[in-house]
Amino acid sequence: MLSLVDSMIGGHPARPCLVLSNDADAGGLKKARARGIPTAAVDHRPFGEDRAAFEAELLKPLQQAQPDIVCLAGFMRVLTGEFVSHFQGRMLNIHPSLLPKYKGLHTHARAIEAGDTEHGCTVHEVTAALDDGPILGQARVDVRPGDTPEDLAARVLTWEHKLYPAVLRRFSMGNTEPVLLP
Ligand code: NHR
Repeated sequence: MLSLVDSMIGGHPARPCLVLSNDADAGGLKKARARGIPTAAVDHRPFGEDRAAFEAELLKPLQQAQPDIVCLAGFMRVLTGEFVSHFQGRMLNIHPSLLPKYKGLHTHARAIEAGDTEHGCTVHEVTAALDDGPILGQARVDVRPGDTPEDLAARVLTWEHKLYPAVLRRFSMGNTEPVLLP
């Protein structure tokens, strides 16, 4: 999130208008406030299994802020098709695998378990189906012998911080051709 926020300066066509979390204690909210960016939080926990009720609250600060583009960054609640439809074609996510491989969770452990020699991250458009939308960019990293999931996650994360801003910049200019790094 911070890499995205801090990339939107100078001649960048976009500016951050809201940082929104499902955790009022998320460190990123404090960092966003320190940068003068409006923030909001909607705790999902009181809503239990009622995703629609949670999302109705989540939508309110977004409708206030009127973003052209919504970027998920470490957002861990599955969104319904109804919510996604409000931002269809203009909501992005970064996922820590070379999609279409390893949709879902625990991607680093799964890549190591499978004996993969390369791994990475993917920025994609968010659709109703999980980790499934059109691919907007990928960064590849080597898997090294003896890597733990934590080692690999840290190596992928350094590329997440480069890939996502590069994709957002290109996407903001209306270009959906995939960014390929390194
Ligand atoms: N929603 C839709 N409709 N489509 C996508 O592609 C989405 C999405 C919501 C989040 C991020 C994704 C990731 O990058 C994302 C993509 C969380 C889960 C999950 O199972 C799955 C994928 C992603 C994020 N969440 C559990 C849930 O019940 C909670 C897991 C937890 O809290 O640790 O929502 O990986």
